[in-house]
Amino acid sequence: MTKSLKALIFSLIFVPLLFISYDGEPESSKDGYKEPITGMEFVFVAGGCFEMGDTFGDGDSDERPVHTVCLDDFYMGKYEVTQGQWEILMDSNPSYFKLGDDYPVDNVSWNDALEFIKKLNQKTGKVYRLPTEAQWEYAARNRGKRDKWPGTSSESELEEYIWYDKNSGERTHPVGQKRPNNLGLYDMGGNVWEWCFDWYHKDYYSKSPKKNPEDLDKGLFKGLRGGSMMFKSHFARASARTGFIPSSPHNYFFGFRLAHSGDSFLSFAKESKCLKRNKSGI
Ligand SMILES: [Ca+2]
Ligand SMILES: [Ca+2]
Repeated sequence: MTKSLKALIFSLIFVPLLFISYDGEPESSKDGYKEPITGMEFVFVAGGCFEMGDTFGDGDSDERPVHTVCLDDFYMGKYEVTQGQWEILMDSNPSYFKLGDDYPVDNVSWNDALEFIKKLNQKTGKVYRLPTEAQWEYAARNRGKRDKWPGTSSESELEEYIWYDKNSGERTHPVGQKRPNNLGLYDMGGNVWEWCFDWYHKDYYSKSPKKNPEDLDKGLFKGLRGGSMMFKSHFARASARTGFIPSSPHNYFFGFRLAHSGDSFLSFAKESKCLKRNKSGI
């Protein structure tokens, strides 16, 4: 092979690669990423369509009718937000079970969670938010598969995946000790209930839109998912829903995890690159 041919092959293969790495997204990948200020980890969840609700026929009326929902790509917190992560941003720890940095923050209202998110978004310039109920359920069911609980459909295996009334000793546990579901998400069932972004209405599924639903119709309650260490397996099912007053007196069952859409992250990555270029005069 002549030198000029080698040079041509080199330039055809490597120059585009250099260009891609220069212009790519610095912190995101299809595998997920770590938020640098808090150390929060996120898992990429490819969008798709699924049957949302009581697909096993033994749920509650607020899980019916089962209906088709389609979601865009998003990122989901790998773990419940921990007490250590809360303290980094808020300089406080509201938890009832103050047992260590790796325990989920508990005793937070929906409004408290919003304050945390506002601070995180201010510091990072990104758009973190609570997951919608549809995002939560789709992720809990491993991209909408027919899993009854996050990780398994077999009640006999539940103790491997979930801290609930049977095995918790009536307290929370450090995040990530049980087996994750097949997407790599931990404690979606049990440990602490997780606030969702939506308002909670029992009859929402009878009028939910198909594409990226989120209940914006102001009501009394905000959605909660996944059950907790004090509740029975019925409440840890992937389709189980409940709601609570967003400004309620705090409750040691309640915590949350964060999500954000791939789009908002990617557009931010592009914007921040433009800013850097402008600052350096490029
Ligand atoms: Ca949980
Ligand atoms: Ca319910």
